[in-house]
Amino acid sequence: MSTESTTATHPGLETGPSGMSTNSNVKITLHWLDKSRAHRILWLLEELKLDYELKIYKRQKNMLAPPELKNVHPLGKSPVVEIQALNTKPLILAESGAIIEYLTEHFGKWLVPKRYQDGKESKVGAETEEWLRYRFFMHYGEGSVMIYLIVFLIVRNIRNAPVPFFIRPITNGIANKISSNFVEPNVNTHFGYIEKQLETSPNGGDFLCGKELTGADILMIFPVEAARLRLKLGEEKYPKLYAYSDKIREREAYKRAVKRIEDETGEPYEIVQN
Ligand SMILES: N[C@@H](CCC(=O)N[C@@H](CS)C(=O)NCC(=O)O)C(=O)O
Repeated sequence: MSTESTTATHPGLETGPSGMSTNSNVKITLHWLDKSRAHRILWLLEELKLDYELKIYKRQKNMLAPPELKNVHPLGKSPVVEIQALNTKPLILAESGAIIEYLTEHFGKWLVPKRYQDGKESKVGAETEEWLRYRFFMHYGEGSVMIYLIVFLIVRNIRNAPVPFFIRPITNGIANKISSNFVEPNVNTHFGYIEKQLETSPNGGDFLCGKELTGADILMIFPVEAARLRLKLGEEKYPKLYAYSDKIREREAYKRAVKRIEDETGEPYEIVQN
């Protein structure tokens, strides 16, 4: 398997990018579902300047993935990445966080912060703030924040359900209760927390773990963008979060990812169903 070439040291990071990563001996295929978390991996592959193939899947009317995705991985979800290196069995990787970790380990170590403070390798409590944040956000995105976005969607579906008019007050009542007792308070808590984390980013950085982009930003982009578009969070309340998302949208790799998908699908890109 070919590896990335990294030389320069970024503050708080193991190594920095030096020119192009190459993966000429490794074939990478991203199984990409529209309006899905696969957006993260598409962006990551562009940040890493890897060559990759895209297999495009369209959601069914009920918004589930098409059954063919189960032929790739038994869960039938996206993202899934297939890695075929020379003389090895193909790997099928599922779960965004695990995919990000695998790809950064092999092709983009600069996207993982340096773990220990100098001279304190492997000492308990000597981890850098950048790395502690990195590990936290790599779990937090799927483990905590996404739950509220999914429940928000369920509530919206209950509100829009085609029920007889005399049942509607009941379904709306249920939707309102879940929204006011569960979704709204948690959205305020979690996005308020993310806003604060951006405000206190190490060394005055603009990213979640400091001055440099990390895999954690790539993991977190999906809940951040989905919340911005779907929940209409509001820039006045979350100025740091909007500035963060704007800055990411302006990255060359991010724009390349959007263009690649627009070229392949022939449709304007939407990260989530609005
Ligand atoms: N925790 C997984 C979630 C994967 C997942 O649920 N993906 C959604 C798209 S965002 C999906 O494939 N949905 C279609 C379906 O459930 O049939 C990850 O981060 O990769």
